[in-house]
Amino acid sequence: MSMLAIDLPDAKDMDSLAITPRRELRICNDLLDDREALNRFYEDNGYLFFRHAFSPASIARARDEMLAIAADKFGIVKPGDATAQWTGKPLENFSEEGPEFSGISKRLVEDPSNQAFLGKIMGENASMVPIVQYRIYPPGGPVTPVHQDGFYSPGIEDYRPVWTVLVDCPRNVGGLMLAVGEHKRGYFHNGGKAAPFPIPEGFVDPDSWATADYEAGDVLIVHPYTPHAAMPNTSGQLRVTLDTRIQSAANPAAFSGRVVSVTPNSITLDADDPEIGRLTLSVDKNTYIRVRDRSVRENFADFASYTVPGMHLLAVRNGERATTLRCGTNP
Ligand SMILES: O=C(O)CCC(=O)C(=O)O
Repeated sequence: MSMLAIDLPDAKDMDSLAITPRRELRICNDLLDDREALNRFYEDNGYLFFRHAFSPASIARARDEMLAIAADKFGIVKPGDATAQWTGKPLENFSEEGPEFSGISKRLVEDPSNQAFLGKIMGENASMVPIVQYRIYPPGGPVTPVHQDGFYSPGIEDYRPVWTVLVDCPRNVGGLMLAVGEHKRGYFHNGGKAAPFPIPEGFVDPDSWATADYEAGDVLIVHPYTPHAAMPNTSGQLRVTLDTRIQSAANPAAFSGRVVSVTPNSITLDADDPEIGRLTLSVDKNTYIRVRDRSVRENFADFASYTVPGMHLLAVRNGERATTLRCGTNP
């Protein structure tokens, strides 16, 4: 199916605030040791949901690290308040990929206590994809609209998103909801509208939406084609979550690195991981290029003018070809 099969310039955009999730996510911990059943559930339903999947100590460390930034830099929580009650101060000048968060996700994912769980998800040893969004959303803060991850991230089939809860997140704190079983009909994003090509009303079954009262340490894995969105935070606390990705440790498709040189149809990068080293990848009109602003897809024709040596990028490769080149990697 084409990336932009839907072309409806006059359609009404889907409004995530109008969705009421009437279903509960099924906890999949009992499937972890049965790879076939785990894969079947994922392919049938478009998600996996694990309760208390990450070790309590590793979650507490990541929580404390994120809340220290929320307190010291943004003043939206009192120092030392592990329950993340909102101070009432608006969240300003914030980026989900801000460098102040660097390292928190890596310490969580690479903690030895979490390796067995992550290995079971991947079916082999897992390593981190160097893309993370750190969320410390106060009541009335940002609400992620309905989207399908794969639409924005070609090559995502080779890795798994890992949405992780660091402070208990009952549904009024605004966690994720997703459309169960709606990952089998391609992309619903509307090519008839400007980027980010919002999904129109009427394509996603309104009875398919499910969510949960999330607890610290829970992990949700969302299929690249599953429509999902955040719910509004109407509580008195911050929503403290991070979304990162994991991939095969032996054959990592995604890596971060610094641009050494470019030609009109190739890029050479020095990967941060010395085991990957220096690599040249071909670039073409289907490469998803967002090297200057992570929310703007660039025109391939001018690739060699706006991509410059020294840029620090995330690359996803398929063999010798770059499927994605993206800025903003501060994992
Ligand atoms: O946490 C959010 O608000 C959005 C997360 C998300 O869409 C994702 O992890 O794919």
